[in-house]
Amino acid sequence: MRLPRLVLFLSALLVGLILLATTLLITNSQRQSQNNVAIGGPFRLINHNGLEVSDKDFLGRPVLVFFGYTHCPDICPTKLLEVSEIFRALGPDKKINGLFVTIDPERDTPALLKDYLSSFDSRIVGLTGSQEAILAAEKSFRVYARKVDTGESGYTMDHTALVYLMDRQGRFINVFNTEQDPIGAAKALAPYL
Ligand SMILES: [Cu+2]
Repeated sequence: MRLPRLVLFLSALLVGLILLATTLLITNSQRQSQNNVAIGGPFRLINHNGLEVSDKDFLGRPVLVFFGYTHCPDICPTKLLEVSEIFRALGPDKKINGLFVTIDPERDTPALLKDYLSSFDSRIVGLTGSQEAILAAEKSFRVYARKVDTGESGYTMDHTALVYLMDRQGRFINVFNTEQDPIGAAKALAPYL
């Protein structure tokens, strides 16, 4: 009568171990997918000086990437101002870039981007390109953008207003809060310089 009890105990132990192993495996894969969230990737776009650039041109420094458009009534100018103030708090000598990728390539020509961005920190680069290239960039950053007709041939854009911090190797680190105090934000960016 002792043997069945031992078998029962060993089976229970085995089940327990399998459960533990499964839990550890699931937790681990969740942690991995959190670290390797597929945000960002290769792109080939046109900068505000009309030159073709790629993601490779921004390696070796941290980059804040955000999407918007020059006709944006409030969110984009606010983000650009916040990023400019953070860059100013970091200091003029710091190697860092902001990438303002237009979601409205139809209207945002390099010349218009250049003119618009002249009011902000010079380390913010405007990017535009073909509709296809912009759509590909939106997709790789998981950005939502949609045209909203306002009548009389006008339109605005609904869009994701997140700012993505990419490290010197071009890897996504996190969504960066630009609404915080610029000095605090600059401190948070310093380890990535
Ligand atoms: Cu906007």
